[in-house]
Amino acid sequence: MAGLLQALVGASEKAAHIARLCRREDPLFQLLVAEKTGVDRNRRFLQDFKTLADVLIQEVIKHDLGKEFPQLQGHIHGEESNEFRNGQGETVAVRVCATPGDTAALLLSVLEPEQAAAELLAVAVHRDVVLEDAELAGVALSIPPQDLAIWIDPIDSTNEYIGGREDVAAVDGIAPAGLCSALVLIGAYDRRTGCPVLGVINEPFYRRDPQTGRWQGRYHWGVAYGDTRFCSLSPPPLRPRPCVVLSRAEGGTVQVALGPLCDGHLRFAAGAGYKMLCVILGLADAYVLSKGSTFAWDACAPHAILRALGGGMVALAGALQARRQGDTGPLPQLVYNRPVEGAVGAERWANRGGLVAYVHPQHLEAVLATLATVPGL
Ligand code: 2IP
Ligand code: CA
Repeated sequence: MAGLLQALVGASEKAAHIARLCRREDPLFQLLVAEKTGVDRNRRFLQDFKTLADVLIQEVIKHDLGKEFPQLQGHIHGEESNEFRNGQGETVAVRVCATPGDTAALLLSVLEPEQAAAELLAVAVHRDVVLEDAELAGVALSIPPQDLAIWIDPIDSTNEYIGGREDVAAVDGIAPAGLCSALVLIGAYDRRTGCPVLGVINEPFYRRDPQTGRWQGRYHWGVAYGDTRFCSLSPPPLRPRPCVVLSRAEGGTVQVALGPLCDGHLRFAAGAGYKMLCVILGLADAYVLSKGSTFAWDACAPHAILRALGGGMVALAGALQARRQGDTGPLPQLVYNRPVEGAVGAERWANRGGLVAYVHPQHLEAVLATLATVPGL
């Protein structure tokens, strides 16, 4: 079933193309800008264009995967609902129609009078993606699709996507903010166990092509199923002192506690997926988050890749409790099939106990040993 991994990568490439298109083509970009500046905001649509781009990308991924793998239909989940309200207050279910013309007409019912924008999007939605990736083509897997379900984050770090900053200087390879932290995340997990098994992270804004000046993307994938491990990347080398990446919104307690462990190598970045990617790429050794501000769709794909590299992702609160109680055994990994009891809406899928993402278990243990001494965590 190498086909499913390739289909996830193909879907992420189409999604990344749409994300780039919305910033490149004027009729679409103006709608994004209206968003950013607040000018005209919500005058034309009752929801924002950013949300439409997100919903549309999610529906394209859902449509393409469901078509190729009917066993997945009804098991492809995402951050967004596809119900959209147009300027007349009518509810429109955004979806991929049979032809580009039909899709354009449906999009126009939300975007009216932006005909050019609706048409540009419809063409991108119906475009065929051809992958030229010999390594990926050579991956042979036998995972029954009917055992899997999918989490999609169509655009993670939407704030940075809208802001579109290109001038943020990276610190040791980690961008503190900016367009490059906007990612497409598609992860597959085992329906029964909730364990993440396939992950794709697409970076639509990896770099500008020096010749054309256009944005170029790149993607990474990983497989962790049973004893099978495949990854487009190699595990980063083990550094003696971990570099830890945190949200800019992370509390002072965590920052102060981790400072000495990192010996000054504490970094800050936007985007949950981007911070996980930094760990995957070895730019950081751990991503620590003390709050429940990430969701299943943020974590599933990066988590599968971390597992493919020999690492993982655990809930911070549960891990600290285990270590404080003297439990030195393996820690339970985050799972993706269990909603938070009693929660409603997006909160059902929040990673409530915070998280630690890592490649090398030694770094996980060093972080936990440090934070376990901090009262109140
Ligand atoms: C967000 C986004 C934010 C992140 C938050 C995610 O997803 O990645 O940047 O917060 O946890 O849920 P932070 O940047 O503080 O890590 P989205 O952009 O898809 O809402
Ligand atoms: Ca997200």
